[in-house]
Amino acid sequence: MTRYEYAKDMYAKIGIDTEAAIEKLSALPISMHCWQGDDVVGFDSKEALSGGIQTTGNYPGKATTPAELMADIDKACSLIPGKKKLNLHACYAIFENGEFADRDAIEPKHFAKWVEYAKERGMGIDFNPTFFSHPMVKDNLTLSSPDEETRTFWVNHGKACLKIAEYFANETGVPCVMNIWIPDGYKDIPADRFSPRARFKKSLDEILEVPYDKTKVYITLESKVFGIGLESYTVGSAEFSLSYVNYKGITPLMDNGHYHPTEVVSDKISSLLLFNKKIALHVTRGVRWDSDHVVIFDDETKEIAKEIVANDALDRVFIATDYFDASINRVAAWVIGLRNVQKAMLNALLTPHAEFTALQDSANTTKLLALQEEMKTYPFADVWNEYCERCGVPVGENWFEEIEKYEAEVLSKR
Ligand code: RNT
Ligand code: ZN
Repeated sequence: MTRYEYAKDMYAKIGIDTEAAIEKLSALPISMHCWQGDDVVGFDSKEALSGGIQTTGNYPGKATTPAELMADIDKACSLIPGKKKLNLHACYAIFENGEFADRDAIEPKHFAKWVEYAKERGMGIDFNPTFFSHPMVKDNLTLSSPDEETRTFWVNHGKACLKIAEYFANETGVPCVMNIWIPDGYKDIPADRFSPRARFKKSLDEILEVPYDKTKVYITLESKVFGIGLESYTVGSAEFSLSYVNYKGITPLMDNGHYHPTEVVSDKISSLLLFNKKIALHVTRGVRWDSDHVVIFDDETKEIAKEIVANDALDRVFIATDYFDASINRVAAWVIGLRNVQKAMLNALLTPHAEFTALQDSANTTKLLALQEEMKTYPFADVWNEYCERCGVPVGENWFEEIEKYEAEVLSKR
């Protein structure tokens, strides 16, 4: 008997079909953020990263060209099991032959290379307008700016991106999630909290005037509580964002780094599932603040996965990663984080949710706690290893040798 067969039997005894779990996980797309590969720099400007987000560290070998970034994504994907979708930011536009278009004027053709890349790999593409790291961010404001020229520039950026999102969906045949996040806010106590939010609302309304096919493009709105240098007030707060989503029938996006430190996104998922057809997540790891550390296989990541699986919402939740660590090998950072998201999902798929719910409903919370804890020492790793093997990616820590090789042969020569 192999270790997997033994594990399969053990799970079967508690009513869990490991084969069904593996099958479900294989079909679940995880949207892989391209920006881990180059510290959220992109290709369209030499501006420093702004918007109250920060990468720290200067590990050698970061991608500085589209070819390098694509090669790094390929390397990472070869070590990550499961289905991947590519998550691009507008600042990753690829300009050729000396041409250039500013953010308010980008067109689908500036992403043709990415489409070609994704098609060759059978991947869908998600998209994000880039409302930061640009000279038109005035006084830390974009869509909420009181300066009409600034606000209009960014509205035009949003409109341009919506067309590109639809182009991605049409080209790849996979719906595109277009996520709007603006950094706008104030470092210190604002005199007027209302007007910036009113202008943000107006700007979003204007962007959404662009006709688009709602079966092909899902527009999500990501909220945030604060940013670095924007500590006192964030225009796109949770209340603003949820209310706006509700008012326009778009999709909410929760980033688990974007709440007060004792709040957890795992507890918010059920509420949003009740009132939205679809929801979207940015899976990250905040250490004391929205630090965007690499996702690990920790309790909250597992709990987020549990909420998706236990609520039968695998087809209602758009799962994307969003973190950026410049202090370690960036390809490894992708692999660690994405493998951990996959692990958390598998762990949730190997949990007897219906039985646990019955215990809750019959108020047998003693047994519930006992069994929840016993599940933690079930032979999860044997199913995980089997899954990796079937996906054709290295089992266990064996993937790290590939990273060492890639670092020696490719990254260190950049
Ligand atoms: C920032 C948000 C946002 C960005 C990316 C780069 O706090 O999480 O999603 O991380 O758009
Ligand atoms: Zn995010």
